[in-house]
Amino acid sequence: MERTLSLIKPDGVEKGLIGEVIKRFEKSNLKIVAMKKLHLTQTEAEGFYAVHKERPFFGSLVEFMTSGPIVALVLEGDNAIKRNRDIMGATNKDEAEEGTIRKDFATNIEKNVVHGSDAPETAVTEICYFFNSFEIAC
Ligand code: IDP
Ligand code: MG
Repeated sequence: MERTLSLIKPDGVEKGLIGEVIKRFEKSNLKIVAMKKLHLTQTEAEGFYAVHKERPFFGSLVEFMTSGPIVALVLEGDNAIKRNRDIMGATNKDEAEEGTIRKDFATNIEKNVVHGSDAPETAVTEICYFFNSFEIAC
């Protein structure tokens, strides 16, 4: 069993895709063990994406991620990190596989509907960034 952090980004919430995204996770047998809707502050968004702070798109990414509410989820299942990434599709929708969330719903490389942890270490850090132990149902 593995856990991963998923975010439905402001564009996904704005487009009314919360239910659609959750349906895809549940259909794929990823169990939702925590979930909340929140609106990131600038400092919170900068902290979450700190690994990208030297990238040219960092400022725009932080502005986008603070532009509206998001939904944070913890997904659990066998190989959950990779399976979630497969359901999401590539960062750039033009490179994403057919039937993935990003291929179906992303606007562009930035406004790409969902975030998913990329490795076991980042999954733990990212889950703890959004949830404490009382908020995660086993
Ligand atoms: P990922 O979300 O697929 O893991 P990362 O490379 O970790 O992709 O980038 C984090 C987020 O930063 C992306 O999901 C996207 O919103 C944004 N981003 C990545 N590359 C670019 C870019 O070249 N231009 C604008 N935004 C980008
Ligand atoms: Mg990433």
